[in-house]
Amino acid sequence: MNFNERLSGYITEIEDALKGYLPSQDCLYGDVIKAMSYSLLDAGKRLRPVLTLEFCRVCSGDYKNAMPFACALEMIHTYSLIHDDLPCLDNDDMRRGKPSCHKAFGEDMALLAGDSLLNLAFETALRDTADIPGAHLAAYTLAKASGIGGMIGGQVIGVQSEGKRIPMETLRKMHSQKTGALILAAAEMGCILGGNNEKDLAAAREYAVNLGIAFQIVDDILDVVGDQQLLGKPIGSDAANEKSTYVTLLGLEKAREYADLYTAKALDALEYFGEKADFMRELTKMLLKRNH
Ligand code: GRG
Repeated sequence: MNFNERLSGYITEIEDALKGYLPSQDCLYGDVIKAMSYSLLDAGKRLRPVLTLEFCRVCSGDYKNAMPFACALEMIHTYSLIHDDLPCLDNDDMRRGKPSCHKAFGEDMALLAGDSLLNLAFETALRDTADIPGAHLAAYTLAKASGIGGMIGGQVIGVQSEGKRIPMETLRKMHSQKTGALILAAAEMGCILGGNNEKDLAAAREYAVNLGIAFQIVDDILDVVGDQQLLGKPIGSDAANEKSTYVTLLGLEKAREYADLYTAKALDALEYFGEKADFMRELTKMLLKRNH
């Protein structure tokens, strides 16, 4: 199977599983489940769940054991996007090529859909997984990464930094939490569920930290020079919200060099896994060249 076939195979399995984890809409609070489903089952890249499944496989585990955790992670990522688009945060009208959740369902339902996805994530990670080795540690890893010491803390630094020119050190810290923490957790959970070998974990962490930086730099570049149609959201949102980004601090050319540099560091970390990491190598290169 070539890279594209494996990637679309993973995405199909993830999306089928996500559908299965959503509760029925046939109830008095069906409106919020429609809003959850609208945002969860759309055109996301599914990067984080793919990383979890693939790290589990590379570490010699059965990737199917990692599916509830991979889906939980995608639910948390989706909740963060719904809340991030709200008028009190980024106030973005479009997401993944369609009206953002609050534009389609109203602010009240969007807020509640985000909250519900966060809780559904932990129901999913904990419901039928007690017999899977590493399940407890994987769920803890996810909780920590998405909480105040991880993604939410990064978001707080971001909110406090709006309208200011922040030093590179603060920008790095913000993104290592806001974007990096979930990417790191994706890799860590895969390794934990794949056998929890210390050396595997160390190499996976080195990979994920560098991938997270490269991913965010490309995200910042696309917000300036991307194609709105392909991105599925308007460009220039960072400038409109007066955000410091890798592009505003480094300039476009240097930002591109940094994206190459951190991608190279991520690829170096994969050397430890030998040819078992070939799929991840392709994925890493694809993310650097992505247009959305
Ligand atoms: C609790 C009110 C409240 C808000 C929380 C935590 C949070 C808001 C927002 C998280 C921060 C955030 C949106 C970070 C951006 C990370 C990022 C680069 C997202 C885009 O990821 P992709 O490109 O998206 O993987 P797709 O659409 O492909 O899944």
